[in-house]
Amino acid sequence: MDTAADTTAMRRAIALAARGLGSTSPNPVVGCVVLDAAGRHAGEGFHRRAGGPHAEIHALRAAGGRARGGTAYVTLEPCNHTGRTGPCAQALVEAGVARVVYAVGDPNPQATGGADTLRAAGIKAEQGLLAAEAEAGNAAWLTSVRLGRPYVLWKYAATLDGRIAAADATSRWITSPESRADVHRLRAESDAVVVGSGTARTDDPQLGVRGVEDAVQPLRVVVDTAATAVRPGARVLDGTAPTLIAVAEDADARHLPEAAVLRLPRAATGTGLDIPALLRALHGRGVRSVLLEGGPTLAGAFVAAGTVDKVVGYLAPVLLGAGPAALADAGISTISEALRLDVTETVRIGPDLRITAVPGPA
Ligand code: AOF
Ligand code: ZN
Repeated sequence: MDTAADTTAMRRAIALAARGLGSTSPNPVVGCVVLDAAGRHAGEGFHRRAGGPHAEIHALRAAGGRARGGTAYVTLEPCNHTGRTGPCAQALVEAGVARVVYAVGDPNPQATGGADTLRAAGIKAEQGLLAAEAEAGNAAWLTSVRLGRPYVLWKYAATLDGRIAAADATSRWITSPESRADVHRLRAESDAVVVGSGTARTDDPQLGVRGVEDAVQPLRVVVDTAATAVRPGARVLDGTAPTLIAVAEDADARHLPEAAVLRLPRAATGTGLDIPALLRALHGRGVRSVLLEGGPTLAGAFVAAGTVDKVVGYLAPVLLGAGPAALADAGISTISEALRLDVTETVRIGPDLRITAVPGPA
């Protein structure tokens, strides 16, 4: 039976986990709170970076002897394996906690089984408290473990009438400085930032994180099928962060640094590269979350491939009436095929509106 104190402790653990966003990949974000036998706060911690101590270890260290007879609240089932660090289930047994409440089961086949280990040692282990919130907080990692591809967040910035540029292609600046700063936070939380050839050609973006403290620079990826958009001297080749230029297997990419070239098959239908193949290649390089930043053609290909997990739209109170739409052809030709979304959040960002939505149940 979960009490109000259980919920408060788990909510705190979820908030702690979020502090690891952007620095734990390819590992999950995890938070842990330990209450003593009398229900008083004894310790807490979160996973800071892959290879470092797990959340439970930080929290148990902080709690010391006060963990004995107490309860540990963890956002993810404690691990059962010796990987880069020891098994947390065993550490919880040794600390003498009486009960472990965790939100989400661990889908990682190497680490699973922690709850069984706890129960075998006589510890109560309960799954499911605030599971939906904990899932949402760890969406990138859980998606990548379950699907074998990175989580994809498509972000766009548009006018209220859905346009990303004027008819003459001018686009600076549709959204506010506040919205642009918010995008840098999204970049900092992502393992890779992906743009298409049109964006590379017209904007020559640098794609780095600016203005976010302690940010890990994401991998920069340009989908440049024909290898014609990224020229020597392009800002993505400035050496400040790793970069990949994804090109078709038959493209002439001799002008690009060999180490930056990622050769992929073309899409079976239509134009461009095979998006699932791109995502598999990125996953193989440790990428667990992708921020898809444009433009409309590439976003259309991702939507058509069914590989958009979340949409974040920044809408500026501006009208243009003409100019390109945020999303180009996504293989949808009639209303019954429309991709329907559930709005999960709406926030004012400066003068703009930020809308977050996820694909609804099919
Ligand atoms: C974490 N942090 O706080 C917890 C994790 O590579 P390792 O040895 O650190 O193990 C990573 C796995 O451990 C991870 O995939 C997940 O299944 C489990 N739990 N991982 O990085 C944590 N509790
Ligand atoms: Zn662990």
